[in-house]
Amino acid sequence: MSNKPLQGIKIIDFTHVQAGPACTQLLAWFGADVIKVERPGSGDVTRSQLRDVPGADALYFTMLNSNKRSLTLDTKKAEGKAVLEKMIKESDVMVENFGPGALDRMGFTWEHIQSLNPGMILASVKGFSDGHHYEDLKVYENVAQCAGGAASTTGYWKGENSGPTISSAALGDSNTGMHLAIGILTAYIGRQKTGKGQKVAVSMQDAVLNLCRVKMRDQLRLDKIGYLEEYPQYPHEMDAFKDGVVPRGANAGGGGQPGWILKCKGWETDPNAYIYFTIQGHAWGPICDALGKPEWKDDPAYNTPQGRQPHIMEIFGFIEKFISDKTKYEAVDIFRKFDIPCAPVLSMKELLHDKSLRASGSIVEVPHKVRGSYFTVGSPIKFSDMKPEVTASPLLGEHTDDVLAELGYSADQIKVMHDANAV
Ligand code: CAO
Repeated sequence: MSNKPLQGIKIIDFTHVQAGPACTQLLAWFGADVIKVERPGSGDVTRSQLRDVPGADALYFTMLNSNKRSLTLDTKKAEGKAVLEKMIKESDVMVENFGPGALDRMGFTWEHIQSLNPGMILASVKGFSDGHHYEDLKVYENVAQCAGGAASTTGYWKGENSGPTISSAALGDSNTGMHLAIGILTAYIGRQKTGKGQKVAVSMQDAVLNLCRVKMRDQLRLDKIGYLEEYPQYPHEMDAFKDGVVPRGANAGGGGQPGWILKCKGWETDPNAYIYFTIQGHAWGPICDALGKPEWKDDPAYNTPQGRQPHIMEIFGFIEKFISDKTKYEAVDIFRKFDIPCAPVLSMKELLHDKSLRASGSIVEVPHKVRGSYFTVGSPIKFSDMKPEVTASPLLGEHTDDVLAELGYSADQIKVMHDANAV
């Protein structure tokens, strides 16, 4: 077996911004030949967005397009359409995340694609699913977080900054791309059995909702019993449940084990001097030992989740006092000895320089022809027989002539295409 399992799979990467590129980058890491098709002259808009090095591709682009090749092609021109048709005939997968209807307007309807290659897998990201009453809307990250239930359930329920809140994690973009990658591989395995391709679609709303599954669980519980016992509002602020809608729970743990973000030494000046602490039911004994409170082990006001919940914030307050003279690292070093699920709140700077992340390939440095080199987030998926190697993102049109030659075009034909600005 090749040490890159997706070697041999040819992917037309007709994607831009983040949702689509995150999907195809993942497949490229694992060995697929991903050819990014970009508009001549400008390419993916992220090449020039938020630039930190004048004249060089922005990190926004380089961090989402590693291990790919770039072909410039004007698919609205006849010559460009002909090239794309040839590519469709010879590829396994086409991935796109254009606005609703853009691919059809270009002339590449699903019917046309199937007629060119019945084995083709067409994978799409849209904001909303086909037939949805919002299917015509264009969607970016935060729009999806609002439409998929993340924003209404994130943030504080009261106070000056309360209100629906956006997560900085790309729940709408990269998350949708990851779902799409699973769909593509599933369709590919399906094709090995049937010989037939199929259309795979993931809407950003659905992908966000899928990650908000436990919040839907809470809505169903709320409908049935009228309150949510693990939310910080219970039992002191029962009004929070009065309208029958899942309230925002701030930093509360989302499952059966309550948790909270606790201040550590230095929080007054360091915005990230905090840990997350979880009270796992069966770990109550070790928690009492760690805190030097053995008397809590047998106290009914403390030794069951029901006993603790009415004064859970006081318990967290006690733990906060206990760690007030300890850094977040020292606090975690104490609690880890007692098997307590916890971690320091890590800043992007700390993560970038984290030795373990560097050693595991989760943060990698990649040489780049124009930038010199750049750091990026490597594959979060680890294999025993393969270490995904991250290579530079392509320059705009870097592989145009190579790809056209591989498709069988002669040097003269390629020159004609250049002269017509079709590539
Ligand atoms: N040659 C010629 N034309 C090209 C081309 C090429 N190589 N590549 C793209 N185009 C054209 C498209 O055909 C489309 O033309 P028409 O609108 O005339 O049919 C045009 O470029 C613009 O496409 P778009 O609607 O996708 O682009 P936009 O910048 O207006 O919208 C976005 C961007 C992201 C809002 C939209 O693409 C979208 O909603 N995508 C689906 C959801 C999604 O993936 N969003 C996440 C993006 S990551 O945050």
